[in-house]
Amino acid sequence: MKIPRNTIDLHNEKLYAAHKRKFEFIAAEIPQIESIIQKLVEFNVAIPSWALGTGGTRFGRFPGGGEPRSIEEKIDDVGLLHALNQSSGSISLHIPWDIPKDYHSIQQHAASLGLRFDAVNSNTFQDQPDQQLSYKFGSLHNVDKNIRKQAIAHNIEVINHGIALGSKALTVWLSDGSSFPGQLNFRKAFQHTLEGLQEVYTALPVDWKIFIEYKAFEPNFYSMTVGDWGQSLLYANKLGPKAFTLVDLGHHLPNANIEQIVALLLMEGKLAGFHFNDSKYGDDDLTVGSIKPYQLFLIFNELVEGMDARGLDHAKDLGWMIDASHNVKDPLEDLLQSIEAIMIAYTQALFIDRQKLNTAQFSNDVVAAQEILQHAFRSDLRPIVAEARMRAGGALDPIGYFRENKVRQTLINTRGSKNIATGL
Ligand SMILES: [Mn+2]
Repeated sequence: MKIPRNTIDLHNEKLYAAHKRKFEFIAAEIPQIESIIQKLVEFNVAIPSWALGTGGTRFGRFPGGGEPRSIEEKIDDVGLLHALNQSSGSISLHIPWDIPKDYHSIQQHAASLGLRFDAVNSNTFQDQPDQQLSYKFGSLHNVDKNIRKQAIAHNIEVINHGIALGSKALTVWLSDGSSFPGQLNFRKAFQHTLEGLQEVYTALPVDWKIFIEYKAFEPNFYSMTVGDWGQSLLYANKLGPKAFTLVDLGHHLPNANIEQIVALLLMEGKLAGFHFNDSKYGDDDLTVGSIKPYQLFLIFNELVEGMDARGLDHAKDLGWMIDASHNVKDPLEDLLQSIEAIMIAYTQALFIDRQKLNTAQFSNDVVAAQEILQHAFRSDLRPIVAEARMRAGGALDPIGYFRENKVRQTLINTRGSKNIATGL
């Protein structure tokens, strides 16, 4: 299904008077309001192809109905999100869960919905039915050269799918590690992984990047071969200028200072971008901003400060993507919530008075520094996000639209109530 433009206009007309009051109230105290709105209009977050169905648990999946049955329907779903919020203009495919067959028609279909293809993701953390050798004991770090070769070949195959679709980056997340002391020679595991990544790196087109994602634990519980940002940065530095470290918010040990990690990676020119989600305990893959919105804001504070210090284009120079998956919410409503949380945190970070903050930091005025940050965090900037969305052609209240217009029921009517989308 496609959302008719005039239904969004009707929805906005109903809400406009109340919105206008709230927007004008907050806009009056922000001299740089137009520049903030412009940045919000340009900012987009990629939707992963595996987040469009229910999932995110190893214990069972409970489909809610109307899940996409094909890659085309997944693109349709991202098109729905983008029509409503104008901030979900790209899709990140996971290979082999979503292998395109007819590249041309897939690309045209995406373009007709205003979408492009973001980073492609490889998968060497599962065995596929037609696969010759098993990744039970790891992929790129494996002691068996033939298994390493198979994993390298898979990553190169994923690059080739991406080239055909117009992607510009490969994301590599390795589940490789060990679950028991003594299982692994750490140094050899690192060397094998580096050699494998070097071969993959050589296969990258000139204008491509490789994102190396790290994770502290799970599925391995004693060591992970790319376990933290230090290890990822080691690989990225050894590989070369096209290699970057990807930060997934859920891939840290509890209480890690992610905003500091981000600041230093940006300083080194090695931050690839983000996999956004939220968590209370580990890699919970919860809705962005649902548990720790202040942390999300502090991360965006460092992102904006660091990107501006390096003269980066906020919208284009880093990769922004959601990586989450749930059982208990409508996946599309959940993604709308996640994007909204990201846009709010970004707006709050743009709203921070940088000059005042610099002065406070320079004079060791700790109280003032906290006041400046918390003033931004505690101000209700949601009307600014809504204004930017409306100006870009989206809905003032995307979830409200989704419910009033019974979008999920329409999807169930055409797709059925029992299908389960490929993914986690
Ligand atoms: Mn991730």
